[in-house]
Amino acid sequence: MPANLTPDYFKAEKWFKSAATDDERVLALEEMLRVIPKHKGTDHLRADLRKKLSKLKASLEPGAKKGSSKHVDVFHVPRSGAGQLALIGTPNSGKSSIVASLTNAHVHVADYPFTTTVPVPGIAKHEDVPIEFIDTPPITADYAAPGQVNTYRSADLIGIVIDLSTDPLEQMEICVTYLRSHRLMLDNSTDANDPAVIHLARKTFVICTKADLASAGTMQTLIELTDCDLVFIQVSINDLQALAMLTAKVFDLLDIVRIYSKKPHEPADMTDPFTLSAGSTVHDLAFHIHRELAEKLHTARSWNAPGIHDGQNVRSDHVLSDKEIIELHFS
Ligand SMILES: Nc1nc2c(ncn2[C@@H]2O[C@H](COP(=O)(O)OP(=O)(O)OP(=O)(O)O)[C@@H](O)[C@H]2O)c(=O)[nH]1
Ligand SMILES: [Mg+2]
Repeated sequence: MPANLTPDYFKAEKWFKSAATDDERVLALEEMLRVIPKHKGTDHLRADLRKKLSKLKASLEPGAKKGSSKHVDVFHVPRSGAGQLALIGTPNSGKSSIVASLTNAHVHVADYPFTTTVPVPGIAKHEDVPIEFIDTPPITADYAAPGQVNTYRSADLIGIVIDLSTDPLEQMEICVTYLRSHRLMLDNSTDANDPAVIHLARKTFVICTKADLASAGTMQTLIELTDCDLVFIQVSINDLQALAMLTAKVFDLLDIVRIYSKKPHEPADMTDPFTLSAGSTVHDLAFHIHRELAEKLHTARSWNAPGIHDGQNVRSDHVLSDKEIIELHFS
């Protein structure tokens, strides 16, 4: 029986063949298995792919190699908060200063390069939403720590930190070259239909810092000289208003909504919202709270949403908006 493989499958296979690391090969194999037509003609191929995948995964397990000691990946930062932003920048660009100013993390700030050697996470807040910022070691044109790509790969968002007071264009080129070479950067030049892009690329924006030391208009010149269609934001470490705008921009770029839950006959809990990706529905909210709740969901009532009367019944496919209050009813 013919396999009748689809263009999506061939795309994923092409990605597998061009993958640079075993982690990326795992992702590509998973994608091949996801898109492969499922019928008798592909039975053997699917079995082969599954075998290849489990072998590869086993080889990536900590301590997989004989005699090797347990390996902890310091570049993998566990997720916390409603979203994760990883910073990238050349030495001394001001990455640690941003994390020190916006979070409670203990990071080292110093007037010499290569101060930071491992990623350090900290939680910043946009209003009542906790967002994880990750300080990282610097990269240069010739060097980045070997595992650093993992920090970016698992983040939701990448922030390129540019020191506006020294060679901003050169810093920008170093960071963009690194991100593009690892297929990490989502911008107008990336093909959103490419499975490698879908799995590897992260929304990227630019944080121009040390604005207090640079001449006015430096960021604008940088925007005009660079070929990337990215959001740029200007800050300086002593400008609290600009730093608050940075956290607000990160919240925007994460594209999430916060939902306050309410029990029947009780006021809503306005202190600790659930956060879901924009476009999520009432059903997704119930599922997020607990898989079984989604199955038992009967109706819901909504407050504080555009086009809805406060207390109106909404269906499970109702799309949630930021700051909406939802009361779930189960059967
Ligand atoms: N004037 C001014 N100085 C800043 C600003 N941001 C950072 N600095 C200074 O720049 C120097 C480097 O800052 P860091 O935050 O350590 O830079 P980094 O990017 O973490 O450096 P590495 O860890 O080596 O990559 C320190 O002396 C900071 O005080 C700013 O907005 N304005
Ligand atoms: Mg640092």
